[in-house]
Parts: sequence; C-alpha cells; structure tokens
Amino acid sequence: MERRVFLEYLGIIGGLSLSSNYLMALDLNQDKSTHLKDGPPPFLLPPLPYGINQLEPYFDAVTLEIHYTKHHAAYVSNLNAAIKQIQDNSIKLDMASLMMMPDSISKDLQNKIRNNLGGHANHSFFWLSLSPPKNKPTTPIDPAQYPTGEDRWNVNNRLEKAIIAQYKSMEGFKTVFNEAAKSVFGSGWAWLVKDAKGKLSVGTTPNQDNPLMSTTVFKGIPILGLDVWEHAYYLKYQNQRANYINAYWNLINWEQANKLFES
Ligand code: MN3
Repeated sequence: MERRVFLEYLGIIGGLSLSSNYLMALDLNQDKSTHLKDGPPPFLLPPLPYGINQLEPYFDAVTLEIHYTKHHAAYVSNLNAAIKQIQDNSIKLDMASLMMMPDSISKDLQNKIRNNLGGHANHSFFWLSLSPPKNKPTTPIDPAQYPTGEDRWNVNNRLEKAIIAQYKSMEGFKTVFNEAAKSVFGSGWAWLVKDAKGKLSVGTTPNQDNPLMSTTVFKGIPILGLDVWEHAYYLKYQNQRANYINAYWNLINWEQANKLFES
C-alpha cells in the first residue's frame, strides 16, 4: 500500500475514504517502482497530527518534542540503515513483509529491524491514536487528580459497545488496560487489539515489539497502544508511571480507535 494511504489516514488528502487497517495506514514505504534501481526507498518520519504543545498538560511539550524528534526519528534512521544491509533482493521492503522477519536475514539484522521497525510503526501509530484534550484545565492540577477521560467516550460507537460487552463497562476495561500497562517490566507497550473475528484483548509487548510481528507472543490487530518506556513520561512523571497512564485517558482518540475496530 502506498504513501497516499497513510496521508489519507492522517486526513491530509481530503475527500477520500480512510484506509482500512493499521498496517495499510502505517506502510510508509514509498514508490516501489524505483527501489530496485535505487535501493530501498526510505521510511519517513510522519508528521505529527497536532502541535507539539497541544497535548498539554497530560503529555508535556518538552517530552513530546524529544520523543518525536529524537527517539522516533532515531528509529526511522536506524531502520533505514538496517534495510540498506539486506542482501536478499527477493525480500519486500514494506512493513508487513519486514514484520514477518524473513529467515534469509541474519539474526543480527533481524534484531535491528525488529527494534527499529517496531519503534517506527509503534510510534507512528501512537501519535495517530492521540488527540488534543477538549477541556484543558485552566490551572495546574496534581497529576494524581487528573480527570478520568470518560468525557471522551462515545458509548454509541461500535468499539465502546464491544468493550462494554466484553469487559462489563468502560471502567472495567480501563482497569484491565491500566493494570497491563503498569505490569510491563522495563520498557514496552500495552495494547488493545482485535483478532480476525473482532474479539478484543488486552496485552503487552516488550521493547518495541508489536502484536503484528511474527516474533511476538501477544498477537492481534492494534486498536490502542500505549508507550510505557520511561522516555515517554519520565521528565514530567518521574517514577509515577500510574499517573502517566491515567493522563493518557485524556488524550485517547476514540474516533480513530473506533475506525480501526470497524475496518
Ligand atoms: Mn517511545
């Protein structure tokens, strides 16, 4: 799938239907017609769909800027460096193919691709899964007292209905998701995914692994994903990961999550 689809997904190209799933949305691989002549086309750092300070106060601008322009950008450049080393011309250099970790790639290179492709895909997805808060607090609030985020839920959406059917209530789901996010030892991600039949599950992946990778134990199609690496929160929240997780509920783009669930 082409770059156009990703741009559609971001809403940059108006009037066209949104892409139908996560991988199509994230496959940033550009014009494949040229890569056989010129080497693999580079993956690109996608634009942030909001300003760097628009997720305040929940995600602060300094952390977001470093996260996006340093961490995410490094995954992209390291990924591009790794795929340049792939010797096997039969390997397709798109996200879906690379996530299957082709056997003909050396273990060392597989690890580089796993970490950096995962880092690139997960962060691209993460930025898209957030949106600015509607009602910003006008005075500083202790993060332990942040709102619950339930003003962002739309219980008429299919996703929220499916969540309530499976987890009894949105609050019940929130508890399960928060516990998963808190349980990640070291660095990793918490996810809400669906299987091929639309059944939901919550789980985690270590490091930059992704539920779509062949190497991952927890599998599914991502609907929501939360970065719980310390680089995502430490400047603002220090060791209080639970406060960062609570803040996240004020930024979840449920409209988009619902579109992914329905696709
Ligand atoms: Mn991160």
